[in-house]
Amino acid sequence: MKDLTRRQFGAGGAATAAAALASASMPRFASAQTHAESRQFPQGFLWGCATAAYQIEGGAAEDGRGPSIWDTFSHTPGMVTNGDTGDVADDSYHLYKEDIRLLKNLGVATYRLSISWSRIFPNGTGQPNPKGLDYYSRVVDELLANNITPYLTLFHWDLPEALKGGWQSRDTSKAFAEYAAYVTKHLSGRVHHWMTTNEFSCFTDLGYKDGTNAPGLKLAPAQVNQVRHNGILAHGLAVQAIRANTPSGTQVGLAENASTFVPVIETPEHIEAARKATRDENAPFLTAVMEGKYLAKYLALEGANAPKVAPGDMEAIGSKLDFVGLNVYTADYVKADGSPSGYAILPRPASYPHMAATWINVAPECVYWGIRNVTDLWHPPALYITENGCASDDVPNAAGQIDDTDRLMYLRNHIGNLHRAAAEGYPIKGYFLWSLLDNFEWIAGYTKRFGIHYVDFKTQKRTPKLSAEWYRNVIARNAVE
Ligand code: PNW
Repeated sequence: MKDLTRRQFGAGGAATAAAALASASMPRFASAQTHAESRQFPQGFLWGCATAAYQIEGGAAEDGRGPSIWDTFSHTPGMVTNGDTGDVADDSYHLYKEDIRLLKNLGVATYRLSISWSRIFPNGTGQPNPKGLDYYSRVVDELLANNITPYLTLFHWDLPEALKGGWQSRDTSKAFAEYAAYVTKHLSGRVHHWMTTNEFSCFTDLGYKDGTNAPGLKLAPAQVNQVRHNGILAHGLAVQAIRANTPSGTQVGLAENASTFVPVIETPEHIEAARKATRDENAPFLTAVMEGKYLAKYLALEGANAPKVAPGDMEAIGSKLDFVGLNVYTADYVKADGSPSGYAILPRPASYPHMAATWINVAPECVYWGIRNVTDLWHPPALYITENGCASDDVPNAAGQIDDTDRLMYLRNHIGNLHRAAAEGYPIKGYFLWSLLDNFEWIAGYTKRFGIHYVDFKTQKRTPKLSAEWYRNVIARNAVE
Protein backbone atom coordinates (compact mmCIF):
# COMPACT_ATOMS: atom_id res chain seq x y z
CA MET A 1 0.00 0.00 0.00
CA LYS A 2 2.74 2.39 1.03
CA ASP A 3 4.71 1.50 -2.07
CA LEU A 4 1.71 2.19 -4.29
CA THR A 5 1.24 5.61 -2.71
CA ARG A 6 4.87 6.49 -3.35
CA ARG A 7 4.66 5.41 -6.95
CA GLN A 8 1.50 7.41 -7.51
CA PHE A 9 3.15 10.44 -5.99
CA GLY A 10 6.20 9.89 -8.16
CA ALA A 11 4.16 9.65 -11.32
CA GLY A 12 2.22 12.77 -10.40
CA GLY A 13 5.44 14.66 -9.73
CA ALA A 14 6.89 13.68 -13.08
CA ALA A 15 3.70 14.71 -14.88
CA THR A 16 3.69 18.11 -13.20
CA ALA A 17 7.34 18.65 -14.05
CA ALA A 18 6.73 17.65 -17.67
CA ALA A 19 3.81 20.09 -17.94
CA ALA A 20 5.96 22.87 -16.52
CA LEU A 21 8.67 22.12 -19.04
CA ALA A 22 6.25 22.04 -21.95
CA SER A 23 4.81 25.43 -21.04
CA ALA A 24 8.21 27.03 -20.46
CA SER A 25 9.64 28.97 -23.35
CA MET A 26 13.22 28.42 -22.21
CA PRO A 27 15.19 25.72 -23.99
CA ARG A 28 15.00 22.54 -21.98
CA PHE A 29 18.69 22.31 -21.09
CA ALA A 30 19.56 25.98 -20.89
CA SER A 31 23.10 26.17 -19.59
CA ALA A 32 22.24 29.09 -17.34
CA GLN A 33 19.84 26.85 -15.50
CA THR A 34 22.46 24.12 -15.05
CA HIS A 35 25.03 26.58 -13.78
CA ALA A 36 22.63 28.20 -11.34
CA GLU A 37 22.36 24.81 -9.70
CA SER A 38 26.09 24.16 -9.64
CA ARG A 39 28.07 24.24 -6.45
CA GLN A 40 30.72 26.93 -6.51
CA PHE A 41 34.11 26.51 -4.79
CA PRO A 42 35.83 29.34 -2.94
CA GLN A 43 37.88 31.70 -5.06
CA GLY A 44 41.47 30.52 -5.36
CA PHE A 45 40.62 26.88 -4.68
CA LEU A 46 43.52 24.86 -6.13
CA TRP A 47 42.72 22.13 -8.61
CA GLY A 48 45.48 19.72 -9.51
CA CYS A 49 46.54 16.23 -10.52
CA ALA A 50 48.89 13.81 -8.76
CA THR A 51 51.46 11.23 -9.85
CA ALA A 52 54.48 9.46 -8.34
CA ALA A 53 57.99 8.93 -9.67
CA TYR A 54 58.22 5.16 -9.95
CA GLN A 55 54.73 4.94 -11.40
CA ILE A 56 55.34 7.29 -14.36
CA GLU A 57 59.00 8.04 -14.98
CA GLY A 58 60.69 4.97 -16.40
CA GLY A 59 64.31 5.85 -17.21
CA ALA A 60 65.19 3.34 -14.52
CA ALA A 61 68.90 3.13 -15.30
CA GLU A 62 69.28 6.60 -16.74
CA ASP A 63 71.66 9.36 -15.69
CA GLY A 64 73.04 7.50 -12.71
CA ARG A 65 69.82 6.54 -10.94
CA GLY A 66 70.38 3.81 -8.36
CA PRO A 67 67.91 0.94 -7.92
CA SER A 68 65.03 1.21 -5.47
CA ILE A 69 63.29 -1.61 -3.62
CA TRP A 70 60.52 -1.40 -6.22
CA ASP A 71 62.97 -2.21 -9.03
CA THR A 72 64.10 -5.27 -7.15
CA PHE A 73 60.58 -6.28 -6.13
CA SER A 74 58.97 -5.83 -9.54
CA HIS A 75 61.78 -7.84 -11.14
CA THR A 76 61.16 -10.71 -8.70
CA PRO A 77 58.97 -13.27 -10.46
CA GLY A 78 55.44 -13.54 -9.11
CA MET A 79 55.32 -10.25 -7.24
CA VAL A 80 53.59 -8.02 -9.81
CA THR A 81 50.77 -8.95 -12.19
CA ASN A 82 52.12 -10.01 -15.61
CA GLY A 83 55.67 -9.46 -14.36
CA ASP A 84 55.23 -5.73 -15.10
CA THR A 85 57.95 -3.34 -13.91
CA GLY A 86 58.47 0.42 -13.78
CA ASP A 87 61.49 0.24 -16.13
CA VAL A 88 59.66 2.32 -18.73
CA ALA A 89 56.25 3.10 -17.19
CA ASP A 90 54.91 6.26 -18.91
CA ASP A 91 58.42 7.28 -19.93
CA SER A 92 57.69 10.60 -18.31
CA TYR A 93 61.43 10.91 -17.68
CA HIS A 94 61.63 11.79 -21.36
CA LEU A 95 58.06 12.91 -22.04
CA TYR A 96 57.60 15.29 -19.11
CA LYS A 97 57.06 18.30 -21.37
CA GLU A 98 54.20 16.51 -23.07
CA ASP A 99 52.73 15.62 -19.68
CA ILE A 100 52.94 19.22 -18.56
CA ARG A 101 51.09 20.19 -21.75
CA LEU A 102 48.31 17.82 -20.66
CA LEU A 103 48.20 19.62 -17.32
CA LYS A 104 48.10 22.96 -19.07
CA ASN A 105 45.18 21.83 -21.22
CA LEU A 106 43.26 20.84 -18.11
CA GLY A 107 43.83 24.29 -16.66
CA VAL A 108 45.13 23.00 -13.32
CA ALA A 109 46.80 25.40 -10.92
CA THR A 110 48.96 22.73 -9.29
CA TYR A 111 50.69 19.42 -9.89
CA ARG A 112 51.75 16.95 -7.22
CA LEU A 113 54.68 14.76 -8.24
CA SER A 114 57.28 12.81 -6.32
CA ILE A 115 61.04 12.69 -6.39
CA SER A 116 62.92 9.45 -6.82
CA TRP A 117 65.32 9.36 -3.85
CA SER A 118 67.72 7.04 -5.69
CA ARG A 119 68.06 9.47 -8.60
CA ILE A 120 69.38 12.04 -6.13
CA PHE A 121 71.33 9.65 -3.90
CA PRO A 122 71.94 6.44 -5.87
CA ASN A 123 73.18 4.77 -2.68
CA GLY A 124 70.51 6.32 -0.49
CA THR A 125 73.09 8.43 1.28
CA GLY A 126 76.59 9.79 0.76
CA GLN A 127 77.46 11.23 -2.64
CA PRO A 128 74.61 13.02 -4.49
CA ASN A 129 74.15 12.55 -8.24
CA PRO A 130 73.78 16.03 -9.78
CA LYS A 131 72.05 14.67 -12.88
CA GLY A 132 69.20 13.41 -10.70
CA LEU A 133 68.49 16.83 -9.28
CA ASP A 134 68.87 18.38 -12.76
CA TYR A 135 65.94 16.35 -14.00
CA TYR A 136 63.59 17.66 -11.31
CA SER A 137 64.95 21.13 -11.77
CA ARG A 138 63.94 20.99 -15.45
CA VAL A 139 60.49 19.65 -14.55
CA VAL A 140 59.99 22.43 -12.01
CA ASP A 141 61.08 25.08 -14.54
CA GLU A 142 58.69 23.71 -17.13
CA LEU A 143 55.82 23.73 -14.63
CA LEU A 144 56.55 27.29 -13.55
CA ALA A 145 56.82 28.43 -17.17
CA ASN A 146 53.26 27.11 -17.56
CA ASN A 147 52.00 28.77 -14.37
CA ILE A 148 51.54 25.48 -12.58
CA THR A 149 52.61 25.36 -8.93
CA PRO A 150 54.64 22.24 -8.08
CA TYR A 151 53.84 20.29 -4.92
CA LEU A 152 56.68 17.84 -4.34
CA THR A 153 56.54 14.57 -2.40
CA LEU A 154 59.93 13.41 -1.18
CA PHE A 155 59.08 9.76 -0.67
CA HIS A 156 56.45 7.78 -2.53
CA TRP A 157 57.60 4.22 -1.67
CA ASP A 158 60.70 3.90 -3.93
CA LEU A 159 63.29 3.43 -1.19
CA PRO A 160 66.91 3.17 -2.38
CA GLU A 161 67.84 -0.52 -2.44
CA ALA A 162 71.30 0.29 -1.07
CA LEU A 163 69.98 1.32 2.36
CA LYS A 164 70.75 -1.67 4.55
CA GLY A 165 67.75 -2.97 6.44
CA GLY A 166 65.41 -0.52 4.72
CA TRP A 167 62.79 0.85 7.10
CA GLN A 168 63.87 -1.65 9.77
CA SER A 169 66.82 0.63 10.43
CA ARG A 170 66.53 4.06 12.01
CA ASP A 171 69.58 5.02 9.94
CA THR A 172 67.13 5.08 7.02
CA SER A 173 65.08 7.75 8.83
CA LYS A 174 68.24 9.81 9.27
CA ALA A 175 69.26 9.29 5.65
CA PHE A 176 65.81 10.48 4.61
CA ALA A 177 66.27 13.72 6.53
CA GLU A 178 69.62 14.32 4.81
CA TYR A 179 68.07 13.68 1.41
CA ALA A 180 65.15 15.99 2.29
CA ALA A 181 67.55 18.72 3.38
CA TYR A 182 69.59 18.43 0.17
CA VAL A 183 66.63 18.52 -2.22
CA THR A 184 64.68 21.25 -0.48
CA LYS A 185 67.75 23.41 -0.09
CA HIS A 186 68.40 23.28 -3.82
CA LEU A 187 64.82 23.70 -5.01
CA SER A 188 63.32 25.93 -2.31
CA GLY A 189 63.83 29.07 -4.39
CA ARG A 190 61.27 27.71 -6.84
CA VAL A 191 59.29 25.13 -4.86
CA HIS A 192 57.37 26.24 -1.79
CA HIS A 193 55.18 23.20 -1.03
CA TRP A 194 56.63 19.92 0.21
CA MET A 195 55.21 16.63 1.33
CA THR A 196 57.57 14.35 3.25
CA THR A 197 56.11 10.84 2.94
CA ASN A 198 53.22 9.21 1.13
CA GLU A 199 50.96 6.83 3.06
CA PHE A 200 52.77 5.37 6.08
CA SER A 201 50.75 2.16 6.23
CA CYS A 202 51.48 1.30 2.60
CA PHE A 203 55.25 1.49 2.82
CA THR A 204 55.41 -0.03 6.33
CA ASP A 205 52.58 -2.56 6.82
CA LEU A 206 52.20 -3.67 3.21
CA GLY A 207 55.95 -4.01 2.78
CA TYR A 208 57.02 -5.41 6.16
CA LYS A 209 53.91 -7.01 7.71
CA ASP A 210 51.76 -8.33 4.87
CA GLY A 211 54.67 -8.68 2.45
CA THR A 212 52.50 -7.84 -0.55
CA ASN A 213 54.49 -4.70 -1.45
CA ALA A 214 58.24 -4.07 -1.62
CA PRO A 215 60.37 -5.27 0.07
CA GLY A 216 57.98 -8.22 0.57
CA LEU A 217 58.71 -9.11 4.21
CA LYS A 218 56.44 -10.62 6.83
CA LEU A 219 57.93 -9.54 10.13
CA ALA A 220 56.80 -10.16 13.70
CA PRO A 221 54.63 -7.51 15.44
CA ALA A 222 57.46 -5.89 17.44
CA GLN A 223 59.56 -5.46 14.30
CA VAL A 224 56.58 -4.13 12.36
CA ASN A 225 55.93 -1.53 15.04
CA GLN A 226 59.58 -0.46 14.83
CA VAL A 227 59.30 -0.13 11.05
CA ARG A 228 56.20 2.04 11.54
CA HIS A 229 58.06 4.13 14.08
CA ASN A 230 61.01 4.59 11.74
CA GLY A 231 58.54 5.70 9.05
CA ILE A 232 56.95 8.44 11.11
CA LEU A 233 60.36 9.36 12.53
CA ALA A 234 61.64 9.85 8.97
CA HIS A 235 58.76 12.24 8.37
CA GLY A 236 59.49 14.17 11.58
CA LEU A 237 63.24 14.44 11.02
CA ALA A 238 62.57 15.56 7.45
CA VAL A 239 60.20 18.31 8.62
CA GLN A 240 62.96 19.61 10.91
CA ALA A 241 65.55 19.34 8.13
CA ILE A 242 63.33 21.16 5.62
CA ARG A 243 62.60 23.97 8.07
CA ALA A 244 66.34 24.37 8.72
CA ASN A 245 67.21 24.53 5.02
CA THR A 246 64.45 26.61 3.45
CA PRO A 247 63.23 30.17 3.79
CA SER A 248 60.30 30.94 6.07
CA GLY A 249 57.03 30.67 4.23
CA THR A 250 57.93 27.24 2.86
CA GLN A 251 54.91 24.99 3.38
CA VAL A 252 55.56 21.53 4.78
CA GLY A 253 53.10 18.69 5.16
CA LEU A 254 52.63 15.05 4.28
CA ALA A 255 50.28 12.91 2.20
CA GLU A 256 48.56 10.37 4.38
CA ASN A 257 45.86 7.79 3.72
CA ALA A 258 44.45 7.99 7.21
CA SER A 259 41.71 5.43 7.75
CA THR A 260 38.52 7.37 7.21
CA PHE A 261 35.28 6.88 9.10
CA VAL A 262 31.79 8.00 8.22
CA PRO A 263 29.05 8.14 10.87
CA VAL A 264 26.21 5.83 9.85
CA ILE A 265 23.70 8.56 10.62
CA GLU A 266 24.58 12.20 11.19
CA THR A 267 23.58 12.41 14.81
CA PRO A 268 25.91 13.79 17.50
CA GLU A 269 26.60 10.33 19.00
CA HIS A 270 27.57 8.69 15.69
CA ILE A 271 29.59 11.75 14.64
CA GLU A 272 31.52 11.46 17.88
CA ALA A 273 32.04 7.74 17.25
CA ALA A 274 33.55 8.51 13.83
CA ARG A 275 35.89 11.03 15.42
CA LYS A 276 37.01 8.55 18.09
CA ALA A 277 37.57 5.86 15.47
CA THR A 278 39.71 8.26 13.43
CA ARG A 279 41.94 8.97 16.41
CA ASP A 280 42.27 5.38 17.65
CA GLU A 281 42.56 3.56 14.34
CA ASN A 282 45.32 5.89 13.11
CA ALA A 283 47.25 5.69 16.39
CA PRO A 284 50.59 4.48 14.95
CA PHE A 285 50.56 7.06 12.16
CA LEU A 286 48.62 10.31 11.76
CA THR A 287 47.51 10.48 15.38
CA ALA A 288 51.14 10.21 16.57
CA VAL A 289 52.19 12.87 14.05
CA MET A 290 49.43 15.30 15.01
CA GLU A 291 49.75 14.78 18.77
CA GLY A 292 53.49 14.12 19.10
CA LYS A 293 52.83 11.03 21.18
CA TYR A 294 51.51 7.51 20.96
CA LEU A 295 48.10 7.03 22.52
CA ALA A 296 48.33 5.29 25.90
CA LYS A 297 45.82 2.71 24.73
CA TYR A 298 47.86 1.93 21.61
CA LEU A 299 50.96 1.36 23.75
CA ALA A 300 48.96 -0.76 26.20
CA LEU A 301 47.48 -2.81 23.38
CA GLU A 302 50.88 -3.49 21.81
CA GLY A 303 52.48 -4.20 25.23
CA ALA A 304 55.95 -5.72 24.80
CA ASN A 305 55.70 -5.22 21.04
CA ALA A 306 55.34 -1.43 21.35
CA PRO A 307 57.93 0.59 19.43
CA LYS A 308 61.19 1.59 21.12
CA VAL A 309 61.30 5.36 21.23
CA ALA A 310 64.58 7.29 21.59
CA PRO A 311 64.78 10.71 23.30
CA GLY A 312 63.74 13.45 20.87
CA ASP A 313 61.83 11.12 18.54
CA MET A 314 58.35 12.18 19.53
CA GLU A 315 59.28 15.83 19.45
CA ALA A 316 60.45 15.42 15.84
CA ILE A 317 57.42 13.33 14.91
CA GLY A 318 55.08 15.96 16.34
CA SER A 319 56.69 18.85 14.42
CA LYS A 320 54.03 21.42 13.53
CA LEU A 321 52.84 21.10 9.94
CA ASP A 322 51.62 23.80 7.60
CA PHE A 323 49.10 21.44 6.04
CA VAL A 324 47.79 17.90 6.14
CA GLY A 325 47.33 16.12 2.82
CA LEU A 326 44.76 13.33 2.78
CA ASN A 327 44.74 10.57 0.19
CA VAL A 328 41.13 9.45 0.30
CA TYR A 329 39.61 6.70 -1.78
CA THR A 330 37.29 4.91 0.59
CA ALA A 331 35.88 4.80 4.12
CA ASP A 332 34.30 2.55 6.67
CA TYR A 333 31.03 3.28 8.42
CA VAL A 334 30.91 3.47 12.18
CA LYS A 335 28.27 3.75 14.84
CA ALA A 336 28.27 4.60 18.51
CA ASP A 337 27.80 1.35 20.39
CA GLY A 338 28.30 2.12 24.08
CA SER A 339 31.45 -0.02 24.20
CA PRO A 340 34.62 1.21 26.00
CA SER A 341 36.07 2.49 22.70
CA GLY A 342 32.78 4.23 21.94
CA TYR A 343 32.50 2.98 18.39
CA ALA A 344 31.93 -0.07 16.23
CA ILE A 345 33.25 -0.31 12.67
CA LEU A 346 30.58 -1.96 10.57
CA PRO A 347 31.63 -4.82 8.28
CA ARG A 348 31.35 -4.03 4.59
CA PRO A 349 28.47 -5.94 3.03
CA ALA A 350 29.57 -8.26 0.21
CA SER A 351 27.36 -6.26 -2.14
CA TYR A 352 29.21 -3.02 -1.40
CA PRO A 353 30.02 -1.14 -4.65
CA HIS A 354 33.55 -0.81 -5.96
CA MET A 355 35.26 0.37 -9.10
CA ALA A 356 37.76 -1.57 -11.23
CA ALA A 357 40.28 -1.66 -8.39
CA THR A 358 38.10 -4.02 -6.40
CA TRP A 359 39.99 -3.54 -3.14
CA ILE A 360 38.63 0.00 -2.86
CA ASN A 361 34.96 0.26 -1.88
CA VAL A 362 33.16 3.37 -3.02
CA ALA A 363 32.05 5.68 -0.20
CA PRO A 364 31.94 9.24 -1.58
CA GLU A 365 31.34 10.75 1.87
CA CYS A 366 34.95 9.77 2.65
CA VAL A 367 36.15 13.09 1.26
CA TYR A 368 33.91 15.20 3.49
CA TRP A 369 34.39 13.10 6.63
CA GLY A 370 38.12 12.72 6.06
CA ILE A 371 38.47 16.49 6.12
CA ARG A 372 36.00 17.00 8.94
CA ASN A 373 37.28 14.34 11.35
CA VAL A 374 40.90 15.48 10.97
CA THR A 375 39.97 19.14 11.38
CA ASP A 376 37.73 18.57 14.39
CA LEU A 377 40.39 16.44 16.09
CA TRP A 378 43.58 18.38 15.34
CA HIS A 379 42.75 21.71 13.65
CA PRO A 380 45.54 21.78 11.05
CA PRO A 381 45.93 25.24 9.50
CA ALA A 382 45.18 23.85 6.03
CA LEU A 383 44.24 20.60 4.33
CA TYR A 384 44.47 19.24 0.81
CA ILE A 385 43.03 16.16 -0.76
CA THR A 386 46.40 14.98 -2.07
CA GLU A 387 44.85 11.98 -3.88
CA ASN A 388 41.39 10.87 -4.92
CA GLY A 389 40.31 8.93 -7.98
CA CYS A 390 39.53 5.45 -9.22
CA ALA A 391 40.43 2.71 -11.66
CA SER A 392 38.05 1.98 -14.53
CA ASP A 393 38.06 -0.70 -17.20
CA ASP A 394 38.71 1.85 -19.92
CA VAL A 395 38.39 0.60 -23.47
CA PRO A 396 38.81 2.97 -26.44
CA ASN A 397 35.77 2.87 -28.75
CA ALA A 398 35.96 2.54 -32.55
CA ALA A 399 36.78 6.24 -32.80
CA GLY A 400 39.53 5.88 -30.20
CA GLN A 401 37.63 7.77 -27.51
CA ILE A 402 37.41 6.63 -23.91
CA ASP A 403 34.01 7.44 -22.45
CA ASP A 404 34.69 6.62 -18.81
CA THR A 405 31.25 7.50 -17.50
CA ASP A 406 31.84 5.36 -14.41
CA ARG A 407 34.84 7.50 -13.44
CA LEU A 408 32.67 10.60 -13.97
CA MET A 409 30.16 9.14 -11.55
CA TYR A 410 32.94 8.52 -8.99
CA LEU A 411 34.46 11.97 -9.37
CA ARG A 412 31.18 13.88 -9.39
CA ASN A 413 30.16 12.28 -6.12
CA HIS A 414 33.51 12.74 -4.42
CA ILE A 415 33.99 16.32 -5.57
CA GLY A 416 30.43 17.00 -4.47
CA ASN A 417 31.46 15.93 -0.97
CA LEU A 418 34.58 18.06 -1.26
CA HIS A 419 32.30 20.99 -1.99
CA ARG A 420 30.33 20.30 1.16
CA ALA A 421 33.51 20.56 3.24
CA ALA A 422 34.54 23.82 1.54
CA ALA A 423 31.05 25.30 1.87
CA GLU A 424 30.97 24.52 5.60
CA GLY A 425 34.20 26.45 6.08
CA TYR A 426 36.71 23.64 6.63
CA PRO A 427 40.18 24.90 5.63
CA ILE A 428 40.45 22.75 2.50
CA LYS A 429 42.70 24.50 -0.01
CA GLY A 430 42.97 22.15 -2.93
CA TYR A 431 42.32 18.81 -4.60
CA PHE A 432 44.72 16.56 -6.51
CA LEU A 433 43.07 14.02 -8.74
CA TRP A 434 44.80 10.63 -8.91
CA SER A 435 45.93 10.42 -11.58
CA LEU A 436 47.00 12.52 -14.52
CA LEU A 437 47.90 9.39 -16.48
CA ASP A 438 47.37 5.66 -16.46
CA ASN A 439 50.53 4.33 -14.85
CA PHE A 440 52.33 1.51 -13.03
CA GLU A 441 49.79 0.58 -10.39
CA TRP A 442 52.23 -1.20 -8.06
CA ILE A 443 51.40 -4.91 -7.64
CA ALA A 444 48.60 -4.62 -10.22
CA GLY A 445 51.18 -3.53 -12.81
CA TYR A 446 49.54 -1.92 -15.84
CA THR A 447 46.24 -3.74 -15.41
CA LYS A 448 44.53 -1.00 -13.38
CA ARG A 449 44.05 2.35 -15.05
CA PHE A 450 43.63 5.34 -12.70
CA GLY A 451 44.37 8.09 -15.23
CA ILE A 452 42.16 10.73 -16.77
CA HIS A 453 44.48 10.37 -19.75
CA TYR A 454 44.61 6.99 -21.41
CA VAL A 455 48.11 5.68 -22.08
CA ASP A 456 48.84 3.17 -24.80
CA PHE A 457 51.84 1.52 -23.14
CA LYS A 458 53.17 0.23 -26.46
CA THR A 459 53.34 3.62 -28.16
CA GLN A 460 53.24 5.95 -25.11
CA LYS A 461 50.43 7.83 -26.81
CA ARG A 462 48.32 9.82 -24.32
CA THR A 463 44.61 10.37 -25.03
CA PRO A 464 42.35 12.49 -22.80
CA LYS A 465 39.42 10.45 -21.51
CA LEU A 466 35.96 11.91 -21.12
CA SER A 467 36.87 12.45 -17.45
CA ALA A 468 39.67 14.82 -18.50
CA GLU A 469 37.14 16.94 -20.38
CA TRP A 470 34.79 16.80 -17.41
CA TYR A 471 37.55 17.84 -14.98
CA ARG A 472 38.61 20.68 -17.27
CA ASN A 473 35.03 21.96 -17.09
CA VAL A 474 34.96 21.73 -13.27
CA ILE A 475 38.22 23.68 -13.12
CA ALA A 476 37.08 26.33 -15.60
CA ARG A 477 33.87 26.98 -13.65
CA ASN A 478 35.45 26.36 -10.24
CA ALA A 479 32.26 24.46 -9.55
CA VAL A 480 30.74 21.02 -9.66
CA GLU A 481 27.24 20.39 -10.93
C1 PNW B 1 47.44 5.24 -3.35
N1 PNW B 1 42.78 2.37 0.10
O1 PNW B 1 47.36 4.14 -2.50
C2 PNW B 1 48.89 5.49 -3.74
O2 PNW B 1 49.39 6.63 -3.11
C3 PNW B 1 49.13 5.58 -5.22
O3 PNW B 1 50.50 5.42 -5.49
C4 PNW B 1 48.28 4.56 -5.94
O4 PNW B 1 48.57 4.44 -7.29
C5 PNW B 1 46.84 4.96 -5.74
O5 PNW B 1 46.52 5.10 -4.36
C6 PNW B 1 45.83 4.03 -6.38
O6 PNW B 1 45.84 2.76 -5.78
C7 PNW B 1 46.18 3.74 -1.89
O7 PNW B 1 42.86 1.86 1.22
C8 PNW B 1 46.25 3.27 -0.61
O8 PNW B 1 41.66 2.47 -0.41
C9 PNW B 1 45.14 2.82 0.08
C10 PNW B 1 43.91 2.85 -0.55
C11 PNW B 1 43.81 3.32 -1.83
C12 PNW B 1 44.93 3.75 -2.50
